[in-house]
Amino acid sequence: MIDLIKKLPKAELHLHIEGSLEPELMFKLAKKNKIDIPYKSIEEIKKAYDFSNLQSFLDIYYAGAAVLITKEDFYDMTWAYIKKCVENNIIHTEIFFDPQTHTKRGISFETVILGIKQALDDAKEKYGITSHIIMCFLRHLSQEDAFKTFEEALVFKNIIKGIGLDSSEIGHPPSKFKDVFKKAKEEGFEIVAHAGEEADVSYIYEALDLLEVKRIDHGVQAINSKELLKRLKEEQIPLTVCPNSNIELKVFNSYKEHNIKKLLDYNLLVTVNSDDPAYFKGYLNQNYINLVDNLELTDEDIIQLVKNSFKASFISDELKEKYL
Ligand code: ES4
Ligand code: ZN
Repeated sequence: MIDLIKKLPKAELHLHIEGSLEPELMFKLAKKNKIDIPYKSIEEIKKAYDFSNLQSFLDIYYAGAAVLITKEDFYDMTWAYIKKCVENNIIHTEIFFDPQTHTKRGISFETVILGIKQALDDAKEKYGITSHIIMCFLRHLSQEDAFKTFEEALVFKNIIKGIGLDSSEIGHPPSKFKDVFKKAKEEGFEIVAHAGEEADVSYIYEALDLLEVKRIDHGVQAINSKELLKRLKEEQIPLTVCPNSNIELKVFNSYKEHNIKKLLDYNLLVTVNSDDPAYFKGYLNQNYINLVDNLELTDEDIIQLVKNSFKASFISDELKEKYL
């Protein structure tokens, strides 16, 4: 089964590029850019990755992102992830980036996006890996701040496929960003949002009804509403589930308690993704492997999950037919 996982070409739909920054590169960039980080060694960084919930992770994750200064830094981080795509047989990836994490520190929007984009262009050229960029608003910041970021993004409209919503979920429901997402939709962006990671199903309903999302990122809390499950199934709204992330952030106490098999058996369009692989102990294949090690997944389940990853992607219908 591990062979099957490794050999199937896969798509990844929920990956924060800042979450692919490995401790080794973080340490190297901190030195090069003379940025103070609260760790004396790579081992110390790794030791700090012990989380109790989403917020405890985010605090460390934003501090880590502070080592990224130049366009080359963003290129190097993205290129390192592309190498992991090759190792994991990921042939299409849709990556999130959080511009506000960087613009708040005085790094220009352009530096961030052009560094990422150059690596993705090289990935297509060198390995044939296709990709899309999804820009996320940080939900712990204001809608006004999101609007400012949105205006900056419009200059790069041709290289941004979608707009998403991430960061601290509880207390920052989708409704807070209703107006900016309406504008994003009018401009033709694909819309997604993190919802139902830690917060209750009302956040998923708001993402669907107020933001009109095409996919729900995480969405595992949907299990708590029969009515919502029925709707997600009927409308075949994709859930981009991130097993390792859910375990590391204590959304579930163990892999055995993860609900992805239940969601799959209920015929929801669920996908497997790595979220922040440098922080959550492994890239995409490792997420699949942890699932088969702990849940009664069949070969057919794995094939279905991989098919779903293409079905739920934003690639053209033509390409989808080729991949499916
Ligand atoms: C995130 Cl796991 C998760 N949830 C919400 N926002 C995020 N940003 C990066 N990883
Ligand atoms: Zn995420």
